[in-house]
Amino acid sequence: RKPTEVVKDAVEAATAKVTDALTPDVPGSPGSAPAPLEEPTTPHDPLPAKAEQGAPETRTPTGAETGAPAEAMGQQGAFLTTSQGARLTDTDHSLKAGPRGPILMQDHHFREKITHFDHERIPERVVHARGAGAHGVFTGYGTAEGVTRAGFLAKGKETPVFVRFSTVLGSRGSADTVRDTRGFATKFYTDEGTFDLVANNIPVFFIQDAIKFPDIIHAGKPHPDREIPQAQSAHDTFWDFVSLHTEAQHHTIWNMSDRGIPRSYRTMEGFGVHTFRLVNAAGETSLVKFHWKPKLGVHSLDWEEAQIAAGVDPDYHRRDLYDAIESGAFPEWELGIQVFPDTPEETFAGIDLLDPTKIVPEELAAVQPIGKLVLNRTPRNFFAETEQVAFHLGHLPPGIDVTNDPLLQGRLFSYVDTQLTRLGGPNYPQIPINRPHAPVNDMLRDGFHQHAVHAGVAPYRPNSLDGGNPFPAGAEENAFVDVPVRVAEAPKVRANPVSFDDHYSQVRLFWLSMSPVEKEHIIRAYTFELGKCYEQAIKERQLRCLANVDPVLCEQVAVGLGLPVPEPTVPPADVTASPALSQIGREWPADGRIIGIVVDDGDLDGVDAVRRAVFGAGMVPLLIAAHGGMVGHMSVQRTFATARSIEFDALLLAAAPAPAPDALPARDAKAGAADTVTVDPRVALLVEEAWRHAKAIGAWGAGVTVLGQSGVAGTPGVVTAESGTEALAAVQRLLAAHRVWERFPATVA
Ligand code: HDE
Repeated sequence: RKPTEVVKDAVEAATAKVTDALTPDVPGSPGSAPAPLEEPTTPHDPLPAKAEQGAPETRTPTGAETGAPAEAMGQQGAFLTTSQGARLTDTDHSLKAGPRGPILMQDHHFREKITHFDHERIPERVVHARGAGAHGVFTGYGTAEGVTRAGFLAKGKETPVFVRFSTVLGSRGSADTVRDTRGFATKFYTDEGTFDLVANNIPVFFIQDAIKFPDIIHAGKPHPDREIPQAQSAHDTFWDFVSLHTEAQHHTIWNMSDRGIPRSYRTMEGFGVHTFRLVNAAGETSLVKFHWKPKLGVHSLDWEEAQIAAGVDPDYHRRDLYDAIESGAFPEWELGIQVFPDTPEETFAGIDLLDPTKIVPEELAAVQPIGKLVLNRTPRNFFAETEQVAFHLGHLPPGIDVTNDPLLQGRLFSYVDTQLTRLGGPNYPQIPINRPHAPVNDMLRDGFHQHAVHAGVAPYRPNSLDGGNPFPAGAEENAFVDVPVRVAEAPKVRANPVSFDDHYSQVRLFWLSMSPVEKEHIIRAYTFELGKCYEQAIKERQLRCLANVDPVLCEQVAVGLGLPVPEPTVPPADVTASPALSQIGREWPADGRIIGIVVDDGDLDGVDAVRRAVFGAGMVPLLIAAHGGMVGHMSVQRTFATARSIEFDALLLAAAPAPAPDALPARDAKAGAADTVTVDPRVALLVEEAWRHAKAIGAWGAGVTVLGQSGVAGTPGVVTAESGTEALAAVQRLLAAHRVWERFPATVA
């Protein structure tokens, strides 16, 4: 057709549209809609229901069909383009007045590229800045149906989740293995609205009232003058605060225990800390505490391992999580609840359930499993997902409600507020990782970075113009209904319940629940951390706190610090230990554990058999050799230059590699030791460290001589065998207990 005909048709079509629009509807005339005079109270025709406002449009308002999910935007087609989609010929040279001339101001591609780069960083989280995330699926067991109507807990119901693990104090680039609390935040994308369980790996908190959060964090973060130390609590301001603010002592002893240095995110428990309120279908309520129980058991690093890892592999936990998922060793947890009757006192066995510095021992209220979490997919893009994910305690589906725990109440304010600065405005729920999977129909509009192209003209209620949409749901449409909890008629006060004043009984309970080895570790941790303080008055004050916990603990730390042992100011409480708090004494599956195997060109068949058996047992074999590349038909994963013992849960030796000429440390060469050293010193160091960190060591064939050279032959947890597979079997049995605990000298009963 001629261009003139096309234009003529378009003009006619447009004129018809305008004419239609200007023709008034005569109310009551046949075929016309009734006048929208009254507020509709239910969705009804003929006014059309407003277009669904679920996910932001992937089709643009101007009609472009991107055909791609929103998260793929910016990566369509094969050619490099500007942000506006114009194809580019060159992105490596700025536009200049001749090859040696100045850059021209008109270089719009240069300016777009550099300007975007200049703004690539966003503020890191004020706490929990360092983290790692993973996708997964949660499956309900149906066992919680009696206490909550939350649909995602129904039997067999699968819900997608995203989990972000974190440290608290360090900056985004800090090391993973520092002594600190770990975050364990889970976003359940349920059909009934997103549920965020923003938990930690320690079941109590430093403070009882949210208003103290800036204080504890200012004390724990680096000193404001020199900005050191990074990601550490071993400094004066931290111990100054926790020794003065003694409600922090319970959380602090957990930090000083092995819980402060987890082996892996996969081997951490998680705790909701606060007491929550569940509501069932009949409207009955219960009080509960949430627990995550790792399938692999709760394991920790040795303090020296943690320190070495912070230097040689600062990404230790992040790498471990990603490698495990990529290799198919999917991390698993069970979600469990401790259930308490919802009484007006909100106590259980004399423990105030609103006090977030108290636990309820599992021996008093068993943790009942209600579902299973499997992490099975790593993020595609760290920034888009792990960095931009935004958790909030107020993300609650019907069936789960909050309590008056003053820490929880304050958190309900803080999490939304912090995202405004961190994610640049109020529309962060539209960022792909934060989008609910339940249909969204809110009346929130506009704001920075608005991605939704909302339909309708009446984002207010009541309205008649959008057909009355959206309509409030009732309980029968599964709405979130606030539990009408009675609020005490009481004067406004800035005060705590008296029960919150007990700051020591559960610290003692924790201490008494530890095995001798764990107690030893706690003593060493306090001694190390306080030993890093400069102010003697702070060390003395913390010793006075420890005197209120236990005389042995206090005395041992005082000896290490070279300070006198103070008298208690509060008599040590009469409490019963909770064996469930100890990490030692049980056996766990060895899935996903990493076995280092030192090899050379000898017994390749034996090594291959071991490698297959390790895979068969769901563990990961890493071959360590003098050089990279291959040994026989097997590839080498680590060399003596890149391997360090912290990476392996157990070590197998198939070879006794002679020292490479350049491998001897200068001091040995000088001392003329070269003649007597028959094993590569880097292999000797591997064995020495594995032994010191109480790891199982096995050897066969030529590998047995390394044990003799290292002086560890015949000691507990060091096994020799006729074949590699026999050595592996023996090591695997030892791995069930995680470490060879007998190797640690326990000086405390
Ligand atoms: Fe948080 N916390 N918190 N917290 N918290 C944040 O929110 C806050 C507390 C926890 O991976 C911030 O989005 C206050 C207890 C985790 O993105 C911030 C108080 C527990 C994460 C915030 C607490 C937690 C955060 C910083 C005292 C365990 C990381 C960035 C009332 C039950 C979530 C952000 C992630 C993050 C405030 C106490 C766990 C500032 C005011 C208790 C796992 O909003």
